[in-house]
Amino acid sequence: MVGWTDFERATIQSIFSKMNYDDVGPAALSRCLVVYPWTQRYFGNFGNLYNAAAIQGNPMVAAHGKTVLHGLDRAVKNMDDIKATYAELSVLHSEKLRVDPDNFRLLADCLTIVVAARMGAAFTADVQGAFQKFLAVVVSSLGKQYH
Ligand code: ZNH
Repeated sequence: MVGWTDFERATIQSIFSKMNYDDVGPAALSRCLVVYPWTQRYFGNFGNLYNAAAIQGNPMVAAHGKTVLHGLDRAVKNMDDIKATYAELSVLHSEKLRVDPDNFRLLADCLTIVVAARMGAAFTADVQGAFQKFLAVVVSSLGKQYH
């Protein structure tokens, strides 16, 4: 059971309420695929991932980036029970998609970098702390059904 301070709750709610999903989702996923090229193996049906420009211009990558962010929305709305919220999604990633759970953290880090760039000076150390704590709980919960 994770505890959240009022500041952490307010920060997470605020970041996601102001976030442009259509911008941030595609940017975070495409960054992950460029920086950690082995993550491309799960997207063999996404067509051309030949270089950074191809990945950033790939409409399937963009669409999936939005899907992943909307997946995070569910954790934002259920901050006190992220583990149960993600039980099914964890099973999907482990048993059907067979995504190595180490990759969750890589995508989370790319998302942090994109959010930091968009927020600029507003992304203070305290805000970063709250955001990364939230993502750490997400990553751990998504990895819970692996065995
Ligand atoms: Zn994932 C899918 C979320 C990470 C890979 N995903 C998915 C979905 C969601 C998600 C919501 C949809 C599902 C259904 O349909 O039901 N993810 C997510 C999240 C995260 C993730 C939240 C974190 C943060 N993933 C990830 C990673 C990877 C992945 C890291 C690799 C690398 N996913 C994936 C895939 C899929 C998914 C492959 C399927 C896709 C298609 O469509 O085919």
